[in-house]
Amino acid sequence: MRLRTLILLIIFCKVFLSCTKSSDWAKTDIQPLADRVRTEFLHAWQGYKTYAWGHDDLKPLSKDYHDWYAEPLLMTAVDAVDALYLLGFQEEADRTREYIATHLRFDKDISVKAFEINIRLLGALISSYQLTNDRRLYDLAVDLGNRLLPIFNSPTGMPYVNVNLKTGECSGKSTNPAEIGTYILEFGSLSKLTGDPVYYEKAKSALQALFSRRSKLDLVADAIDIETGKWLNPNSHLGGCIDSYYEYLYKGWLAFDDPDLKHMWETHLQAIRKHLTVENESGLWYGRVHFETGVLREPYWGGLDAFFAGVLALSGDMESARRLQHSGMIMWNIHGLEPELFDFSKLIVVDGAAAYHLRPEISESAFYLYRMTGDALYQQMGEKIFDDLVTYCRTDVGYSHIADVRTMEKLDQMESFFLTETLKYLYLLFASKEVIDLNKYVFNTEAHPLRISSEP
Ligand code: DMJ
Repeated sequence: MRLRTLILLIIFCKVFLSCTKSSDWAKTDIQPLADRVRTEFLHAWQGYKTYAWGHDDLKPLSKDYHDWYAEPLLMTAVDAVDALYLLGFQEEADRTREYIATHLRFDKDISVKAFEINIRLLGALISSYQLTNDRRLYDLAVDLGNRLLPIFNSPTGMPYVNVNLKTGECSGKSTNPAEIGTYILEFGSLSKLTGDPVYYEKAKSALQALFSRRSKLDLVADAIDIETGKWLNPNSHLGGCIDSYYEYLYKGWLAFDDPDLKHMWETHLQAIRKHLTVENESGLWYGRVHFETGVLREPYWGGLDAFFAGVLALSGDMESARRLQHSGMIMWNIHGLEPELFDFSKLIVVDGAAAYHLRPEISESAFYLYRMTGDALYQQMGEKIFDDLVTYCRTDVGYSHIADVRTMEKLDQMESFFLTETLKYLYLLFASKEVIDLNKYVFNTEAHPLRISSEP
C-alpha cells in the first residue's frame, strides 16, 4: 500500500470514529444542548448590545463596533430579531423590534451591496413581520424592496452588484450567479404580501437570463458581466459565488410552486451529478470543474459548499446528502473547525483559504438531515461543531472568526450570520420540531423563515 493511501486511511478512520463513537448517543438528553446554544446566543448578543448597539457588527476582540457603510443599517440587530423569537427570548425580541421600527430608515445616500442587503435585511424584515404582524416591519420591507428594484434595470435583466439607497444609482457589472440568483424568495414574498407581481417577475427574469447562458453541459461558471452577458471565467462548483443560485432554484420552487424553477433546478442537478461528482477513498465530494468541458480543475470543497448536503436532503436525495455531510465532517474534524477551502484529494487545508468565518452551512445541513431522517447522528455532529465553536471561537464578549484553522488565531470580527444562522440552526437541531414547521416555512439563505403556507 502506498504511504499516502495509508496516511489517508489513518486520518479517515480517526475522523470516522470520532463521528460515530457511541451508538448510545441517541439516548442523550438533548434539552441541555438546546439550552447551551441559547446561553451562547445570549452571550454573543449581549456583547453586541454592550459594544455595538446602534451599529452593524460587534468586534469581539477590541470590544468595538464595525459599520459596513458611512451610516449604520443595524445589521446584527435586524438579522437576529427572528432568531430571538425562535430561541424563545420574547421580551428581548420585542424590545429589539421596537428599536428597529423606530430607528431604521433606508433613505440614505449610501451605495450598498444589494445581495447582502436583500438576504440579511429584507429577508429578516419580511420574516419578522410574518412572525409578529408588526405593520411597521412590513412598511420597512416594502420600502427597502422598492429601493433595491433598480438593480434589475440592466440590458440583460440580471442585477447590478450595488445600488444607492437614496438615488437608485447602480454600479458593478462584474458579478456571479449567487448575486444574480438569490432574490426570488424575498422578492417573491414581497409580491405575495403586496399583491404586486413586479418583485417576483424581476427576480425570476434574472434567474431565466442566467439559466439561458448555461454551458452545453448545463453548468454555470462563477463570474459574469451582466451588461454583456459574457462569462468572465470558467470555474463551476458549489461554493461561494454560485451556491445560493442553486439553493434558490429549489427553494423557490418549494415556496411558489413554479414549474420553471423546478425545471432549472433539475437541469442543473443532473449536470452537477454528472460533471462535479468525485468519489475517492474518503467518500463523496463535488469538485471544481471547467463549465464547458467538465474537466476537473481543483479537487476542492469548502465551508460554503457544505450547504449542498442540506439542499440535497430537502430535495429528497438522502443517500447523497448523508454521504456528503459525512465528507463535510471529515473536513471539519481534521482541525476541529472547517477551512474556506479543503483539498479532498490530499485531505489538507488549501493554503490561502484556511480561515473559518463562523459559517453556518455545515450545521444547516446537519439540521436538514436530522429533520428528514430523524437520525440522532446529525445531532451528534451538531454537538461536535458546537463544542468546537465554544473551544476555539469564544471570546469574553462574543465569538470571533478564525484566521487559520491550523493555528486557531482569532480575528476581530463577528458577522451577523453567526447569530442568525449558525446558532439558529444548531438550536433548531436540538430543539423541539414544533419551533418551526418545514411544511409551512422555507428558510432564505440567511436562515430567515419565510412563510409558504397561507395559514396564519
Ligand atoms: C451567509 O450570508 C449566507 O448563508 C450566504 O448564502 C453565504 N454566506 C453567508 C454564510 O456563510
